[in-house]
Amino acid sequence: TYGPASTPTHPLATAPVSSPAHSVDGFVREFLHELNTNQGVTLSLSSVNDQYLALASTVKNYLMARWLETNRKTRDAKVKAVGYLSAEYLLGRQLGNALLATDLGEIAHKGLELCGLDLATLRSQEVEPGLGNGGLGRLAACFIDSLATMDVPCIGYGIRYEYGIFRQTFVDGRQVEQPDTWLSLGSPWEFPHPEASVQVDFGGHTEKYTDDDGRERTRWVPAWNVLGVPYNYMVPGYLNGRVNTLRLWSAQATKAFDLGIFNAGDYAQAVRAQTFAENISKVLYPEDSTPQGKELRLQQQYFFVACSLRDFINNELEEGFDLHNLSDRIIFQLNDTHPVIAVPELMRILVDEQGFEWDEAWEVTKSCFAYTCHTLLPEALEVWSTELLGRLLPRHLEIIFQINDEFLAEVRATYPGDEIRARRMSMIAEHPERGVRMAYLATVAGTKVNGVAALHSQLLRDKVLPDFSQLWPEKFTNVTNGVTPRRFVKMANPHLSDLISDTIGNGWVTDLERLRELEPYADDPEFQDKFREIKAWNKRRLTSLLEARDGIVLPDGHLLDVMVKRLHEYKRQSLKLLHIISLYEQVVSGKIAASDLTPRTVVFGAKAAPGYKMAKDTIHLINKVAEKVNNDPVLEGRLKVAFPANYNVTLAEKLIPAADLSEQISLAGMEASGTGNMKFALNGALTIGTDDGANVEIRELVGDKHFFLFGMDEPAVAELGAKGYNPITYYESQPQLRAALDMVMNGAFSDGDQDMFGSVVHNLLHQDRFMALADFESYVAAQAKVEEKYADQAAWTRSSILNVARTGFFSSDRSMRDYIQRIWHTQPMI
Ligand code: CR1
Repeated sequence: TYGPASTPTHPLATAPVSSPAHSVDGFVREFLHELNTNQGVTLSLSSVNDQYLALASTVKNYLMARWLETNRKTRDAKVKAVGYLSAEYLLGRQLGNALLATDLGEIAHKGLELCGLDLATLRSQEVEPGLGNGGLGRLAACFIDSLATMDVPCIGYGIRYEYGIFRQTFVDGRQVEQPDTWLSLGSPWEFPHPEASVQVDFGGHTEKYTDDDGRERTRWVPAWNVLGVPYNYMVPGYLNGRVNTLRLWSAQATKAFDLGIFNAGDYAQAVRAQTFAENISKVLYPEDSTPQGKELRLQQQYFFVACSLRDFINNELEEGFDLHNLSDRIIFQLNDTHPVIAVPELMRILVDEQGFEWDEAWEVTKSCFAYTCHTLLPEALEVWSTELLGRLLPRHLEIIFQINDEFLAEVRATYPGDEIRARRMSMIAEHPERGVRMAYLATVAGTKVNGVAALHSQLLRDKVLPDFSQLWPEKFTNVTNGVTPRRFVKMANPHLSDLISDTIGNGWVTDLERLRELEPYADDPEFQDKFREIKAWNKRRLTSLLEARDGIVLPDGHLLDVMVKRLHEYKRQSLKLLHIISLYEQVVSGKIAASDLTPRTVVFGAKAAPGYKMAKDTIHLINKVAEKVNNDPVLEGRLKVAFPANYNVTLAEKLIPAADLSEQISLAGMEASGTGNMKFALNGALTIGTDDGANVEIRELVGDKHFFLFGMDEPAVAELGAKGYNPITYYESQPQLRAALDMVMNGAFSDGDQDMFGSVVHNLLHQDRFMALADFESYVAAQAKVEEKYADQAAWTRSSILNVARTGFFSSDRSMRDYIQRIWHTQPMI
């Protein structure tokens, strides 16, 4: 249904759009034109929002010709593309990235100045699309940036949540969630295509019938449906002219409302169907690393993959394409288990709609998917109850049962007599209720299964999916995560970027390993001075931002110690907090003088899932500790705690370049990878961290001397767990730890109220699932080493430069190369 019915005859109809001139004059003309014609205002009467929207349109116009050309080229070439299926994309603001990708930054700055406007002000008008929770969603955003930059055809598929991750506020130190109204002032980066909507069915039952060829077939008779409306977003490559597409789906009712009921006067009832349908893409589930087994969540998952498969098959492939060859044209990457329902959906399309034999459909399906696992926490692996799945997607449940039957037959043939193994490997769990283990389904269906850092992939093979890795060792691989150097170095740290480019040229932006060429400068005092000045500038920039944004005043000259990530027990914000409390307690009790403290400001940024009580209590405690510590004169201002609310990508871009110390302190074996750790190192922060996730690889690359390692490693954790872990023994044997915990228990941070943080302390003393107390002593010792090193600024700066020089491996461009070589076997377009 695309394009005109007959061949157009007007010459302009087939001529490609061309980009506006890349000049200040051209820019001003274009900008004012957009302001007048799109916003319907003159410059003198325009609001900042008008100006921002007009600027966004102007930049979009520059990208438009490239986008259209990319689409044409890709269609004509009929090459294999990547279909990245992800329930989350944590994009961050779009304008800055688009300016960078088009090299329009300087021109826009000058052009706006001629109009009496300030680019930075317009940029800060943008509300970031927070369509993700944390690392998993941000990773997806980095990956699509890299693919565009590397000229690899990719369509990102996901959900256009009307409300993204909640806006966090603090009331009396407690987290209060506000809806994220990111669309309310207009959304200039999206292109809705209601005419290309897709119908998605739900519910009902299945029935058998005999087709015209006398074959026994099954059909699904659904009970209700919704429409998926695609919204396209540009994904510009860096200065290479490629613009890929991110296609997010929005749910709409198939029938707007019932006019009969409306006319009869029951207005609420008349629009019920519409409200019900639109709920599907209404809001992002604010869970990170732990799934929500809710019906609406399953609806979201099926909704977006059904739309995406349908869209790819109907609109991206040429008419008459033989679906037996589907894997010549697409590899669908499953970003965790959220999109795994796509596997039975493709089977259903091929068998029920296209008339494939089961076996040929399974061959095609198996070659079209690959699965990335992002976790190790057992409770984070999704299991959908068969009751719910059967009610919502009855045909898909039947298909899953059949896939499982055939898989188990293969297991029994390989391991005759080993019924226990067959039961262990079944996709259907029997306890606590009957449910489908989505990770097993993904593993069986995927051509490849990968973890996200070397340690994680090893643990995935050995501990999470050992039976599967034994059966199919070649299926398992690792791709260590990466981050885009465009957003997180070039854009976020402009002065460092200039220094690097002045020193080694600007090739590093798309070839990050070239940062190695900085190594010889680590000892150069002049380079060190410049490097330190840039860090100081980044700190001043952060200081002004936090003052304006949160009323937080950061002191001068402090070591800036930063822990930003979702609030989760396994990440151990409480360990960081115990360190702070311990420093404070030692001064209060006179064990050390305030003047002995290294002046230090600890910055936290963390959202807690709204239903996660322990996480919310920890946020409350951090805020209460901050209040006390920041106002107690006994510390002489040498220890500060800042907790700006609503940590997001926009704040990260200012925080990370300012940090001296990066806190990566999860219990070993729990953090699959981490990607914040990479961003900090690339911006010259030193890491204090456990031997976990990608920390392992960061330390290997930067060297032990430039990384503060502490704590048990994963085998030690496993051993302690097996022996029986008893946190109270650490409390009893370590006076410093005891004093810190007593301080909380005695109400020092709750105006004498001994109950307020009882649950947090009780949990640490009697359960401490993530062994914070066991690692406390080692952590404190490592922090002492941090202070010692920080006292020698030349040594610190040297290590800091070496962190930048040696972490080029963590570019998401490298991750994409690994996926291409080990998993996708796609080709960049030339
Ligand atoms: C992991 O917790 C990892 C990201 C991206 C997270 C984190 O360690 O860096 O994925 N997992 O791979 C997650 O969000 C749903 O699981």
